Amino acid sequence: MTSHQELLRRAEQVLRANDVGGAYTRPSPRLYPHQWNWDSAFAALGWARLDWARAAREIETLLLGQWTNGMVPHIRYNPEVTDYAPGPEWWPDVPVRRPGQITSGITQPYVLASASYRVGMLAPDVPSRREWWLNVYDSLVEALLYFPNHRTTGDSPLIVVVHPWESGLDNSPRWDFATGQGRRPSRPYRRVDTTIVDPSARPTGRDYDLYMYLVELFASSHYDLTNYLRRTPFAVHDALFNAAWYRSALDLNRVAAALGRVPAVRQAALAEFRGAYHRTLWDGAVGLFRDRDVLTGRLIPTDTIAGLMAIYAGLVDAAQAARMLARYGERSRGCLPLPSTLPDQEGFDPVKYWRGPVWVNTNWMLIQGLADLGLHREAAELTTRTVDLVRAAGFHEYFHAYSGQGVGGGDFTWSAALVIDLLHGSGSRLR
Ligand code: 2M8
Repeated sequence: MTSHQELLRRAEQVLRANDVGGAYTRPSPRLYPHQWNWDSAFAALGWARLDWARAAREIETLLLGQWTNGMVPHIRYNPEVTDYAPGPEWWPDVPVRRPGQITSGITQPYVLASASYRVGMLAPDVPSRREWWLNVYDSLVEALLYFPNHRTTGDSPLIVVVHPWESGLDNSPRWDFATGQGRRPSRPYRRVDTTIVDPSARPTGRDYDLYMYLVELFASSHYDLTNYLRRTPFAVHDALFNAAWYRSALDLNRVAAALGRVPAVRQAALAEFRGAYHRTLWDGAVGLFRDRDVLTGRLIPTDTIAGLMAIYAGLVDAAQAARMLARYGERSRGCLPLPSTLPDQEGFDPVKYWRGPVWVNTNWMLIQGLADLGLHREAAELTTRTVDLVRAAGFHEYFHAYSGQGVGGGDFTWSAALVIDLLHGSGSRLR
């Protein structure tokens, strides 16, 4: 059996092989050649254990793509790379702050501020930590506040996600209600992903028709939520996305306190957000949070790992977290922990991307939340099972929900980075 040392060595090899010029880490060599938002946040956590300055740089380069309104886009394109679709031609007139930056027009779960807090905590000494936090703090706050300022509707403080790609869990069966409407973009588009990875493990043609339709729609709405909401079939209060934002707000407040600044988000606003999250998304009958279709006002009746992310955010107490996790475990008996979609759900597929396979990043998020809540046994068990999965299969993008076989892209950055972090004991409190 591969020792921890050997696993760490291999994980480091993956990160170094995906390092593009010391500037950013591509998620996977061929499948994802550009810089992705939450991938870079996770990558930084691995780098922080190997080369702290490189971790800091990962976050700084991602922030180079920030927009004038504060949004950090989901992709910062590398102009030298052309074999990814959709390319920047699908995202016209992006309001980047720095001329020359090329980005997509949507964002991703905002784990970046939480990652920046942790990277800062791992700095070699207190002066370097402070100096680096001072460097990135304003950008991180602007990125955080982009959401309450530009991505809410009506009187809810919850954030509206406008594209399945924004959710990070692209083809989750939660989004089938929209895919099923048969929308298509006005122009032909190409796919590269299915020439690299077995198409049976990737989103379908129908999924992509919707993705590209929504790309066109959001771009032609000038990336403005109000314009977009008038015309779209897809706008959701996503349980994972909102949980990630909340945790980033808490973590940024910790940075603010360390820097002697006023909180990034005030207690009253956090309490209001917490209240709305519970009132809007909790489904007592299933004992999980669900996502809400903003257009109909109804909860989307599909149970996935997103429903557990209140644990990551500290939006539930230890007793509720333990109940939620136990129930998820019972409903996914026979699967490796924790499948991205529960196997009793319509649309579950053990091998297809976000419809069932196990992912390292979502497990990692839950491990952090469990540890923070003092659920150390649960955190330790999930850590062991996650590391063992990767040890047996390699640093794949995702893992077959029953067999654990590696699927999707190989040499996948966040699988390596987060295993490095877990092997350094990140499932125990870092405060
Ligand atoms: C996947 O999404 C991209 C689009 O952003 C794709 O399929 O091309 C998702 O797993 C997403 O969460 C991830 O950030 C990205 C890169 O790893 O790949």
